[in-house]
Amino acid sequence: MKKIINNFISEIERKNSNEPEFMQAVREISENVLPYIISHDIYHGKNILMRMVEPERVLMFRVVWVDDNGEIQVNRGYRVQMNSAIGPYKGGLRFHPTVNLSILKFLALEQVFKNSLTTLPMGAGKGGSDFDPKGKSDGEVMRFCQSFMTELYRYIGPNTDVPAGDIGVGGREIGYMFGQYKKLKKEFTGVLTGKGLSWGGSLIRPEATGYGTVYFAENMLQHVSKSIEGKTVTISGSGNVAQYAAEKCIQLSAKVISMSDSSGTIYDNEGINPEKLAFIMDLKNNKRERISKYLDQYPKAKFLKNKTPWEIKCDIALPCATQNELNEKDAKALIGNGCICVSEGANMPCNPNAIKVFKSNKILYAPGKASNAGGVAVSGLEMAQNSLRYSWSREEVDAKLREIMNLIHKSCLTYGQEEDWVNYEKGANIAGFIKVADAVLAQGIV
Ligand code: NDP
Ligand code: 2IT
Repeated sequence: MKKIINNFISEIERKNSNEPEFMQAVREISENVLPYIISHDIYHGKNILMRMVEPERVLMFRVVWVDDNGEIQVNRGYRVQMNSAIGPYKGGLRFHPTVNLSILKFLALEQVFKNSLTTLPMGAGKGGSDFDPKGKSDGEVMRFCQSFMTELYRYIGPNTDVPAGDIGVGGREIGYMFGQYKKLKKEFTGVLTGKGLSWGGSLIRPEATGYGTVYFAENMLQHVSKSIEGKTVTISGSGNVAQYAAEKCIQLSAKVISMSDSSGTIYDNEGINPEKLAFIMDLKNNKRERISKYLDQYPKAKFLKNKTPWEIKCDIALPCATQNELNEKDAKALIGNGCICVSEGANMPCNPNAIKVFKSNKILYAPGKASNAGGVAVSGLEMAQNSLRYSWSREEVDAKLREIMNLIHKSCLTYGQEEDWVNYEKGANIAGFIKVADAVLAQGIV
């Protein structure tokens, strides 16, 4: 078995040797899925996983725009159209200076399995740019988004490819891109998700990823007869996912004691209450300031400069910032401090050695493709509402999100139950694989 897996990985590595994040995702998926393929005849001899790790199409383009000083700026734009076996390509756009093909291919590959798990008919894609929205004026962000969409619009559409937000892309950016798409195509369609409420957006979409991550943690805890109530929670990040993960934890009577950004972590031992969270949301979403400003208002908190939150004692950890933000040392610190549950809000935030530590200690660990699927799930519900020319109430969308997270949890149990613990990583990968693989096989060699 080990030999088959190693041969497969070497073959993929040969073609993608300069893409470490993509290879990290390939390795994790192969280690879980190849043994399943080998033990199931219908998948033999079809090169099925090889076909799934090769993007259907990769688009890469120049994005030129003029900054406030009249200087011409050049960025690189991308869209990885990974898999359309079960629906139109679907997945976010990331604007961050670190964006490259390796990162977008890892995200697009994760999206294949995640979207499959949601139970909704969505294929998978990911895109973005190395553009850095930080410190840019609204006018600069608008001009960049317009230029980006002037190229991207040719390749997307409500039945082809439906992008959404990710790091650096929120409501503001989606609005500018939607406006440009509409102008170029002369069509008002649900080509993007995460839209504003008055122009085709869905209630609960901004909340969905963070809420879903906490619902998934609740499911895992309930499965071992525990509850989230009264638990101490550390969260990394302070963007969209982190904010609403914090909100849901507080609503469920857990105590959130940290949030972070790329400059460091705030540690508030008294707990972040709704008023403090509203302050953080205003700081991040409107003022676009650094998290350390929290101390101006709440001086009893501590700022851990350039640090992640993982050394802080907690029961539950929710990594909600970025890939590989939690390493082996962090995982050992969490376990040493009595952490019992890690639910990933970000994509691939725990590195492979950290995951090994969680698994060998048999704690409740959920990979992002399962636990953060609530965001894209509500994007799928936004697409459904757009097609119906209708909108569901907050309660209806939240109930559907809840139900989808319950179903994902159930799928993980079906394929990940071990003798005395649940291997959520294995469960998510196999359950996500089966639906896509069956569709690929049914559709012939294309
Ligand atoms: P935001 O841009 O809203 O927030 C990102 C947060 O992560 C910020 O606090 C940012 O800090 C921090 N961060 C980003 N890059 C780094 C880095 N290299 N090192 C340290 N901190 C960093 O993005 P989202 O909240 O939307 O996304 C967060 C994660 O969740 C990502 O992994 C994304 O792929 C994933 N995700 C998002 C979904 C969504 O619906 N938005 C759905 C599913 C997953 P700073 O401001 O300093 O950069
Ligand atoms: O990683 C993700 O699932 C997202 N960034 C959300 C994708 C979407 O299409 O809503």
